[in-house]
Amino acid sequence: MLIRSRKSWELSENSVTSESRYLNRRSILKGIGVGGLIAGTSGFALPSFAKGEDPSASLYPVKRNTAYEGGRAITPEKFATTYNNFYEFGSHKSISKAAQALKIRPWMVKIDGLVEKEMEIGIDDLLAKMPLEERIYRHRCVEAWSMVVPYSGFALSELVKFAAPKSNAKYLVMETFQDKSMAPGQRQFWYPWPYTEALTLEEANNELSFMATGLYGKPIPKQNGAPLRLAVPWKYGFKHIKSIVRFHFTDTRPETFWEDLNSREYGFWANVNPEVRHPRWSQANERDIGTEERIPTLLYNGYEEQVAHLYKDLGKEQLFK
Ligand SMILES: Nc1nc2c(c(=O)[nH]1)N[C@H]1C(S)=C(S)[C@@H](COP(=O)(O)O)O[C@H]1N2
Ligand SMILES: [Mo]
Repeated sequence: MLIRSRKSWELSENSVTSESRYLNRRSILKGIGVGGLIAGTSGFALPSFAKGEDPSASLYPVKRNTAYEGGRAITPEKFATTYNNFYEFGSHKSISKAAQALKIRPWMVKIDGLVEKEMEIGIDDLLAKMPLEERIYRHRCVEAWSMVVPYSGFALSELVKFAAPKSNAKYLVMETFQDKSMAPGQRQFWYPWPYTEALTLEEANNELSFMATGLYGKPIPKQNGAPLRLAVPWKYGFKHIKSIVRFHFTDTRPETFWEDLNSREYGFWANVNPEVRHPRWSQANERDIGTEERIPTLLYNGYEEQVAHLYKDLGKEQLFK
């Protein structure tokens, strides 16, 4: 049985790692074969806005909040904007051109579930209501690469306040757009589209949880998750959901995109921990994509002081995968 042939695709600790490798196996199991993974990733429409035409461009740059510094050199913009994960546009790193097919206006954001009043709001109206600032965050992908990026945007707690959740709301679920005419990756039916992620409300209200709407002092590029993307720097990158269209408040813990695909490898909490291996590789260090240096990975990606208290009472939970 194919399921027994795991050794043939398992990676050694030092190999280049990719979340997509699991899917190679998954598609083989489903009888699709590796060819199916690349089909549909070519061909993209012209950008819906030419350079400089993003309607939010005049909002940036915004004032830097110096409470959040990267602690090492900022990654050059050309790396952070051309080495991406955005499976909607292909399960490899070079999706920045293909992602230009993403149409970012009009962009309606739905707020629903356990809130005082369900609503839909356009991204520019939302931006006008939120206090924008810039923060430098370290970003650590579960694949053991990392970067240091200046995000502009607003604290997620501001959006939570605006949404006015009911007292029984415990989780905030976020959802990416779904439109396979723009996103060829979404034709790959074995993924559980749309991409979803979630935080507890307590995590969402933590000072570090940030909605990124800008990058390097400009509107956030499509490939990085325009026009609205989550940044939770103590968690692995797959939690940082891009191009959000819905915020859903609920009392039930959801199963999110990566957990649904492979709960053995990707969990709900996904907090960074150098001592807890990914089943297929070590998480002890990481490759900085700007310098190509290997550096030690820190517990909670170095944000222990801000977030460790969130997990004090979660004894049996698997916090680190
Ligand atoms: N909708 C969506 N969001 C996503 C992803 C994705 O494939 N689709 N990939 C995640 C992963 S694994 C990482 S590491 C980051 C990468 O963000 P960047 O390309 O801006 O560095 O986006 C995250 N958000
Ligand atoms: Mo990632």
